[in-house]
Amino acid sequence: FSKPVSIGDLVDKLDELTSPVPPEPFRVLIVDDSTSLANYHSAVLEQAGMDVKVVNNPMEVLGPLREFSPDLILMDIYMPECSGLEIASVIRQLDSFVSIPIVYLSAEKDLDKQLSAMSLGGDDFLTKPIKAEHLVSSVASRIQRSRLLHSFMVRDSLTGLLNHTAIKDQLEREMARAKRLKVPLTYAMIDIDHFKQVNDSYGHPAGDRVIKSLSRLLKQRLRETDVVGRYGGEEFAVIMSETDGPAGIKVMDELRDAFSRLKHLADGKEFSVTFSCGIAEVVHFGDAINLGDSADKALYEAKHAGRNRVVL
Ligand code: GH3
Ligand code: MG
Ligand code: MG
Ligand code: MG
Repeated sequence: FSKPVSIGDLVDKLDELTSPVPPEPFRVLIVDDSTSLANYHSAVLEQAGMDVKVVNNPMEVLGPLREFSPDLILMDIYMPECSGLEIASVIRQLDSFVSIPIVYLSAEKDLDKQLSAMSLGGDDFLTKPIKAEHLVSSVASRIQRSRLLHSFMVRDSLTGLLNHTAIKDQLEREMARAKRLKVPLTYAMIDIDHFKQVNDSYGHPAGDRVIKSLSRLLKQRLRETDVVGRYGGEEFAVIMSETDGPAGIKVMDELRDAFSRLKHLADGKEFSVTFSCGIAEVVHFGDAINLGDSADKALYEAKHAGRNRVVL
Protein backbone atom coordinates (compact mmCIF):
# COMPACT_ATOMS: atom_id res chain seq x y z
CA PHE A 1 0.00 0.00 0.00
CA SER A 2 1.34 3.42 -0.87
CA LYS A 3 -0.92 5.16 1.66
CA PRO A 4 -1.54 3.95 5.18
CA VAL A 5 -4.82 2.04 5.33
CA SER A 6 -6.61 1.59 8.62
CA ILE A 7 -7.90 -1.80 9.72
CA GLY A 8 -11.37 -0.21 9.84
CA ASP A 9 -11.23 0.71 6.14
CA LEU A 10 -10.11 -2.81 5.27
CA VAL A 11 -12.93 -4.31 7.31
CA ASP A 12 -15.42 -2.05 5.51
CA LYS A 13 -14.02 -3.09 2.10
CA LEU A 14 -14.17 -6.75 3.10
CA ASP A 15 -17.76 -6.28 4.27
CA GLU A 16 -18.60 -4.95 0.82
CA LEU A 17 -16.81 -7.70 -1.07
CA THR A 18 -18.22 -10.55 1.00
CA SER A 19 -21.71 -9.08 1.36
CA PRO A 20 -24.21 -11.93 0.87
CA VAL A 21 -26.85 -9.56 -0.53
CA PRO A 22 -27.12 -9.97 -4.32
CA PRO A 23 -27.76 -6.77 -6.31
CA GLU A 24 -31.44 -6.10 -6.93
CA PRO A 25 -32.50 -6.57 -10.56
CA PHE A 26 -33.02 -3.33 -12.51
CA ARG A 27 -36.69 -2.30 -12.56
CA VAL A 28 -38.02 -0.72 -15.74
CA LEU A 29 -41.48 0.74 -16.30
CA ILE A 30 -42.54 0.79 -19.96
CA VAL A 31 -45.25 3.27 -20.97
CA ASP A 32 -46.46 2.56 -24.51
CA ASP A 33 -49.94 2.42 -26.05
CA SER A 34 -48.81 -0.32 -28.44
CA THR A 35 -49.23 -3.61 -26.59
CA SER A 36 -47.16 -5.59 -29.05
CA LEU A 37 -44.20 -3.18 -29.03
CA ALA A 38 -44.33 -2.84 -25.24
CA ASN A 39 -44.37 -6.61 -24.84
CA TYR A 40 -41.46 -7.00 -27.23
CA HIS A 41 -39.32 -4.43 -25.38
CA SER A 42 -40.37 -5.97 -22.10
CA ALA A 43 -39.26 -9.44 -23.27
CA VAL A 44 -35.89 -8.05 -24.40
CA LEU A 45 -35.21 -6.41 -21.03
CA GLU A 46 -36.45 -9.41 -19.05
CA GLN A 47 -34.18 -11.63 -21.10
CA ALA A 48 -31.33 -9.45 -19.78
CA GLY A 49 -32.44 -10.13 -16.19
CA MET A 50 -34.45 -6.97 -15.54
CA ASP A 51 -37.87 -6.66 -13.83
CA VAL A 52 -40.33 -4.99 -16.17
CA LYS A 53 -43.87 -3.58 -15.82
CA VAL A 54 -45.91 -2.37 -18.77
CA VAL A 55 -48.52 0.39 -18.76
CA ASN A 56 -50.51 0.80 -21.96
CA ASN A 57 -52.67 3.71 -20.84
CA PRO A 58 -50.41 6.63 -19.82
CA MET A 59 -53.17 8.02 -17.56
CA GLU A 60 -52.64 4.98 -15.32
CA VAL A 61 -48.93 5.47 -14.76
CA LEU A 62 -49.00 6.84 -11.20
CA GLY A 63 -50.06 3.65 -9.40
CA PRO A 64 -47.30 1.43 -10.84
CA LEU A 65 -44.82 4.29 -10.40
CA ARG A 66 -45.45 4.27 -6.64
CA GLU A 67 -45.82 0.53 -6.08
CA PHE A 68 -43.21 -0.82 -8.51
CA SER A 69 -40.75 1.98 -7.78
CA PRO A 70 -38.87 1.65 -11.09
CA ASP A 71 -35.21 2.59 -11.65
CA LEU A 72 -36.08 3.98 -15.08
CA ILE A 73 -39.09 4.82 -17.25
CA LEU A 74 -39.11 3.94 -20.92
CA MET A 75 -41.62 6.34 -22.41
CA ASP A 76 -43.42 6.31 -25.75
CA ILE A 77 -44.28 9.77 -27.12
CA TYR A 78 -47.35 9.45 -29.32
CA MET A 79 -50.21 7.88 -27.41
CA PRO A 80 -53.95 8.57 -27.92
CA GLU A 81 -54.84 9.39 -24.30
CA CYS A 82 -52.00 11.73 -23.48
CA SER A 83 -48.53 12.40 -24.89
CA GLY A 84 -45.44 10.96 -23.24
CA LEU A 85 -44.05 14.49 -22.89
CA GLU A 86 -47.00 15.59 -20.77
CA ILE A 87 -46.70 12.51 -18.59
CA ALA A 88 -42.97 13.13 -18.14
CA SER A 89 -43.52 16.71 -17.05
CA VAL A 90 -46.16 15.61 -14.53
CA ILE A 91 -43.83 12.94 -13.10
CA ARG A 92 -41.07 15.54 -12.75
CA GLN A 93 -43.31 17.61 -10.48
CA LEU A 94 -43.56 14.80 -7.93
CA ASP A 95 -40.90 15.11 -5.23
CA SER A 96 -40.13 11.41 -5.07
CA PHE A 97 -39.53 11.15 -8.80
CA VAL A 98 -37.57 14.27 -9.71
CA SER A 99 -34.45 12.24 -10.34
CA ILE A 100 -35.81 9.08 -11.96
CA PRO A 101 -34.35 8.65 -15.47
CA ILE A 102 -36.95 9.00 -18.22
CA VAL A 103 -35.88 7.67 -21.61
CA TYR A 104 -38.08 8.36 -24.62
CA LEU A 105 -38.49 5.55 -27.07
CA SER A 106 -40.20 6.85 -30.18
CA ALA A 107 -40.24 6.68 -33.96
CA GLU A 108 -39.78 10.47 -34.01
CA LYS A 109 -36.74 11.23 -36.19
CA ASP A 110 -36.95 15.03 -36.19
CA LEU A 111 -34.00 16.26 -34.12
CA ASP A 112 -35.73 19.49 -33.02
CA LYS A 113 -38.69 17.55 -31.69
CA GLN A 114 -36.32 15.15 -29.91
CA LEU A 115 -34.53 18.07 -28.26
CA SER A 116 -37.73 19.72 -27.12
CA ALA A 117 -38.84 16.38 -25.68
CA MET A 118 -35.61 16.27 -23.66
CA SER A 119 -36.21 19.77 -22.35
CA LEU A 120 -39.49 18.53 -20.87
CA GLY A 121 -37.80 16.31 -18.33
CA GLY A 122 -36.39 13.50 -20.47
CA ASP A 123 -32.87 12.12 -20.04
CA ASP A 124 -32.31 10.38 -23.34
CA PHE A 125 -33.94 9.71 -26.67
CA LEU A 126 -33.90 6.32 -28.37
CA THR A 127 -35.50 5.80 -31.77
CA LYS A 128 -37.73 2.91 -32.78
CA PRO A 129 -37.10 0.40 -34.13
CA ILE A 130 -34.20 -0.33 -31.82
CA LYS A 131 -31.80 -3.28 -31.72
CA ALA A 132 -32.20 -5.46 -28.65
CA GLU A 133 -28.55 -5.06 -27.53
CA HIS A 134 -28.77 -1.29 -27.94
CA LEU A 135 -31.92 -1.08 -25.82
CA VAL A 136 -30.42 -3.27 -23.08
CA SER A 137 -27.10 -1.43 -22.90
CA SER A 138 -28.69 2.05 -22.94
CA VAL A 139 -31.11 1.16 -20.18
CA ALA A 140 -28.54 -0.71 -18.06
CA SER A 141 -25.88 2.01 -18.19
CA ARG A 142 -28.42 4.72 -17.27
CA ILE A 143 -29.64 2.70 -14.31
CA GLN A 144 -26.12 1.88 -13.09
CA ARG A 145 -25.19 5.54 -13.04
CA SER A 146 -28.40 6.65 -11.43
CA ARG A 147 -28.14 3.98 -8.70
CA LEU A 148 -24.56 5.06 -8.00
CA LEU A 149 -25.60 8.71 -7.79
CA HIS A 150 -28.50 7.75 -5.56
CA SER A 151 -26.21 5.82 -3.21
CA PHE A 152 -24.03 8.92 -2.84
CA MET A 153 -27.11 11.03 -2.17
CA VAL A 154 -28.44 8.87 0.66
CA ARG A 155 -25.16 7.78 2.30
CA ASP A 156 -23.11 9.55 4.91
CA SER A 157 -19.54 9.77 3.62
CA LEU A 158 -17.72 9.09 6.92
CA THR A 159 -19.60 5.93 7.90
CA GLY A 160 -21.46 4.75 4.79
CA LEU A 161 -24.67 4.71 6.87
CA LEU A 162 -27.87 6.39 5.67
CA ASN A 163 -27.77 10.16 6.11
CA HIS A 164 -30.25 12.38 7.95
CA THR A 165 -32.64 12.88 5.02
CA ALA A 166 -32.62 9.21 4.05
CA ILE A 167 -33.29 7.96 7.57
CA LYS A 168 -36.25 10.35 7.90
CA ASP A 169 -37.67 9.15 4.57
CA GLN A 170 -37.18 5.58 5.67
CA LEU A 171 -38.93 6.21 9.00
CA GLU A 172 -41.99 7.53 7.16
CA ARG A 173 -42.02 4.50 4.90
CA GLU A 174 -41.61 2.05 7.80
CA MET A 175 -44.39 3.82 9.74
CA ALA A 176 -46.76 3.45 6.79
CA ARG A 177 -45.82 -0.21 6.41
CA ALA A 178 -46.25 -0.93 10.14
CA LYS A 179 -49.68 0.72 10.09
CA ARG A 180 -50.76 -1.22 7.03
CA LEU A 181 -49.61 -4.58 8.42
CA LYS A 182 -50.47 -3.70 12.05
CA VAL A 183 -47.03 -4.75 13.28
CA PRO A 184 -45.00 -2.89 15.92
CA LEU A 185 -42.14 -0.56 15.12
CA THR A 186 -39.34 0.72 17.31
CA TYR A 187 -37.18 3.76 16.77
CA ALA A 188 -33.94 4.33 18.68
CA MET A 189 -31.78 7.44 18.86
CA ILE A 190 -28.19 7.08 20.00
CA ASP A 191 -25.96 9.93 21.16
CA ILE A 192 -22.32 9.40 22.15
CA ASP A 193 -21.61 10.56 25.73
CA HIS A 194 -19.26 13.48 26.39
CA PHE A 195 -18.00 13.38 22.85
CA LYS A 196 -16.63 16.88 23.05
CA GLN A 197 -14.21 15.61 25.70
CA VAL A 198 -13.12 12.77 23.41
CA ASN A 199 -12.22 15.30 20.71
CA ASP A 200 -10.57 17.62 23.22
CA SER A 201 -8.49 14.89 24.85
CA TYR A 202 -7.54 12.74 21.87
CA GLY A 203 -8.08 14.91 18.80
CA HIS A 204 -10.72 15.13 16.08
CA PRO A 205 -9.32 12.25 13.97
CA ALA A 206 -9.54 9.95 17.00
CA GLY A 207 -13.14 11.16 17.46
CA ASP A 208 -13.85 10.25 13.85
CA ARG A 209 -12.47 6.76 14.44
CA VAL A 210 -14.81 6.36 17.42
CA ILE A 211 -17.77 7.35 15.21
CA LYS A 212 -16.66 4.79 12.61
CA SER A 213 -16.22 2.05 15.19
CA LEU A 214 -19.75 2.62 16.49
CA SER A 215 -21.18 2.57 12.97
CA ARG A 216 -19.33 -0.68 12.26
CA LEU A 217 -20.70 -2.23 15.45
CA LEU A 218 -24.25 -1.19 14.49
CA LYS A 219 -23.87 -2.64 10.99
CA GLN A 220 -22.47 -5.92 12.31
CA ARG A 221 -24.87 -6.53 15.17
CA LEU A 222 -28.21 -5.37 13.79
CA ARG A 223 -30.48 -7.44 11.58
CA GLU A 224 -30.54 -7.12 7.78
CA THR A 225 -34.04 -5.63 8.10
CA ASP A 226 -33.05 -2.96 10.63
CA VAL A 227 -32.32 0.46 9.18
CA VAL A 228 -29.32 2.37 10.54
CA GLY A 229 -28.39 5.97 9.89
CA ARG A 230 -26.07 8.69 11.09
CA TYR A 231 -28.50 11.34 12.19
CA GLY A 232 -25.94 14.04 12.90
CA GLY A 233 -22.36 14.46 14.14
CA GLU A 234 -22.23 11.85 16.93
CA GLU A 235 -25.90 10.88 16.74
CA PHE A 236 -27.29 7.73 15.18
CA ALA A 237 -30.79 6.43 14.49
CA VAL A 238 -32.01 2.84 14.24
CA ILE A 239 -35.40 1.71 12.89
CA MET A 240 -36.39 -1.78 14.00
CA SER A 241 -39.38 -3.12 12.10
CA GLU A 242 -41.65 -5.74 13.67
CA THR A 243 -40.03 -5.04 17.04
CA ASP A 244 -41.75 -3.66 20.14
CA GLY A 245 -40.19 -1.41 22.78
CA PRO A 246 -39.05 -4.09 25.27
CA ALA A 247 -37.40 -6.13 22.48
CA GLY A 248 -35.84 -2.90 21.20
CA ILE A 249 -34.41 -2.13 24.64
CA LYS A 250 -32.79 -5.58 24.75
CA VAL A 251 -31.10 -5.09 21.38
CA MET A 252 -29.92 -1.57 22.12
CA ASP A 253 -28.70 -2.45 25.61
CA GLU A 254 -26.53 -5.25 24.22
CA LEU A 255 -25.08 -2.76 21.75
CA ARG A 256 -24.56 -0.21 24.50
CA ASP A 257 -22.68 -2.82 26.53
CA ALA A 258 -20.58 -3.96 23.55
CA PHE A 259 -19.66 -0.37 22.63
CA SER A 260 -18.68 0.53 26.18
CA ARG A 261 -16.25 -2.43 26.20
CA LEU A 262 -14.43 -1.36 23.02
CA LYS A 263 -10.92 -0.07 23.55
CA HIS A 264 -9.96 2.93 21.45
CA LEU A 265 -6.40 4.00 20.85
CA ALA A 266 -4.90 7.45 20.30
CA ASP A 267 -1.20 8.37 20.60
CA GLY A 268 -0.55 5.12 22.43
CA LYS A 269 -3.24 5.93 25.00
CA GLU A 270 -6.18 3.59 25.52
CA PHE A 271 -9.64 4.91 26.28
CA SER A 272 -13.28 3.86 26.18
CA VAL A 273 -16.46 5.69 25.25
CA THR A 274 -20.16 5.15 26.01
CA PHE A 275 -23.45 6.18 24.45
CA SER A 276 -26.96 6.95 25.65
CA CYS A 277 -30.05 5.79 23.82
CA GLY A 278 -33.68 6.89 23.72
CA ILE A 279 -36.31 4.52 22.39
CA ALA A 280 -39.86 5.05 21.12
CA GLU A 281 -42.30 2.38 20.00
CA VAL A 282 -45.62 2.24 18.17
CA VAL A 283 -47.87 -0.63 19.06
CA HIS A 284 -51.36 0.92 18.92
CA PHE A 285 -51.93 2.57 15.61
CA GLY A 286 -54.87 4.66 16.75
CA ASP A 287 -52.44 6.85 18.70
CA ALA A 288 -50.99 9.81 16.90
CA ILE A 289 -47.36 9.47 17.89
CA ASN A 290 -44.27 11.28 16.73
CA LEU A 291 -41.51 8.68 17.05
CA GLY A 292 -38.75 11.24 16.60
CA ASP A 293 -39.99 13.46 19.42
CA SER A 294 -40.62 10.55 21.80
CA ALA A 295 -37.18 9.04 21.18
CA ASP A 296 -35.64 12.46 21.68
CA LYS A 297 -37.37 12.84 25.03
CA ALA A 298 -36.26 9.39 26.15
CA LEU A 299 -32.70 10.22 25.10
CA TYR A 300 -32.82 13.40 27.16
CA GLU A 301 -33.91 11.33 30.16
CA ALA A 302 -31.10 8.85 29.60
CA LYS A 303 -28.57 11.69 29.60
CA HIS A 304 -29.97 13.20 32.76
CA ALA A 305 -30.15 9.89 34.58
CA GLY A 306 -26.35 9.65 34.20
CA ARG A 307 -25.67 8.53 30.56
CA ASN A 308 -24.48 5.09 29.33
CA ARG A 309 -28.04 3.76 29.46
CA VAL A 310 -31.10 2.98 27.33
CA VAL A 311 -34.48 4.55 28.15
CA LEU A 312 -37.90 3.77 26.64
P1 GH3 B 1 -23.46 14.63 25.78
O1 GH3 B 1 -23.05 13.45 26.62
O2 GH3 B 1 -24.40 15.51 26.53
O3 GH3 B 1 -24.03 14.21 24.47
O4 GH3 B 1 -22.13 15.46 25.52
P2 GH3 B 1 -21.40 15.72 24.13
O5 GH3 B 1 -20.09 16.36 24.42
O6 GH3 B 1 -21.36 14.48 23.32
O7 GH3 B 1 -22.46 16.66 23.44
P3 GH3 B 1 -22.41 17.85 22.47
O8 GH3 B 1 -23.60 17.74 21.55
O9 GH3 B 1 -22.30 19.13 23.25
O10 GH3 B 1 -21.10 17.67 21.59
C1 GH3 B 1 -21.02 16.87 20.50
C2 GH3 B 1 -19.66 17.06 19.92
O11 GH3 B 1 -19.45 16.17 18.85
C3 GH3 B 1 -19.47 18.45 19.35
C4 GH3 B 1 -18.68 18.23 18.08
O12 GH3 B 1 -17.44 18.86 18.13
C5 GH3 B 1 -18.48 16.74 18.00
N1 GH3 B 1 -18.68 16.24 16.67
C6 GH3 B 1 -19.78 16.36 15.90
N2 GH3 B 1 -19.59 15.75 14.70
C7 GH3 B 1 -18.35 15.24 14.71
C8 GH3 B 1 -17.56 14.50 13.76
O13 GH3 B 1 -18.00 14.17 12.65
N3 GH3 B 1 -16.32 14.12 14.13
C9 GH3 B 1 -15.80 14.43 15.36
N4 GH3 B 1 -14.58 14.04 15.65
N5 GH3 B 1 -16.50 15.15 16.27
C10 GH3 B 1 -17.75 15.54 15.95
MG1 MG C 1 -47.40 5.21 -29.56
MG1 MG D 1 -25.31 15.32 20.37
MG1 MG E 1 -23.18 13.59 22.69
